Amino acid sequence: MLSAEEQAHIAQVWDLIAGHEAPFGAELLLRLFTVYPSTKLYFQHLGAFPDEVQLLSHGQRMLQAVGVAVQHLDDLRAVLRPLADLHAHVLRVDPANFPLLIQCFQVVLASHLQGEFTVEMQAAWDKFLTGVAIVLTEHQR
Ligand code: ZNH
Repeated sequence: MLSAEEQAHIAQVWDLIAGHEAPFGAELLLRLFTVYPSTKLYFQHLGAFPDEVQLLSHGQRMLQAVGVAVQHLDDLRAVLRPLADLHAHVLRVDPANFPLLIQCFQVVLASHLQGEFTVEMQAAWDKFLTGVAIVLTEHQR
């Protein structure tokens, strides 16, 4: 459960991303694939070196889903259900990958917001993204 302050931090940061899902998502994926190359295993259909168009397109889809989650903080499980089924049963993404993505997500936020990315914002985003990851991986048993 997120407090009112945490929800406000999430909304405040999301306002900066909204409308720019594709470039933020592409940067996130580029960091993920570069810093944690094992994550590329799940994206082999994109080839050894995914190009900018592929990064933008998948990054946009991923961040749009995050945006939907931001609008439904009280209802993550219901709103992410189809994505949870996809990641668990179709894509079979190892849950160990989610903390790697969360790590990269926070670096993307920090590099854009710099000093404006307060410790409270980071804490709120870590909690929120961990909540999303729990929902996306909980069918995997
Ligand atoms: Zn994921 C897909 C989201 C994580 C891998 N994804 C996807 C999509 C989305 C997402 C929205 C699309 C769907 C459709 O199309 O229907 N993810 C997401 C989110 C997250 C994630 C929100 C967290 C936060 N993923 C992830 C991880 C991984 C992944 C961690 C690994 C590493 N995904 C993936 C894949 C796919 C996806 C592989 C498929 C792709 C294609 O199709 O191309």
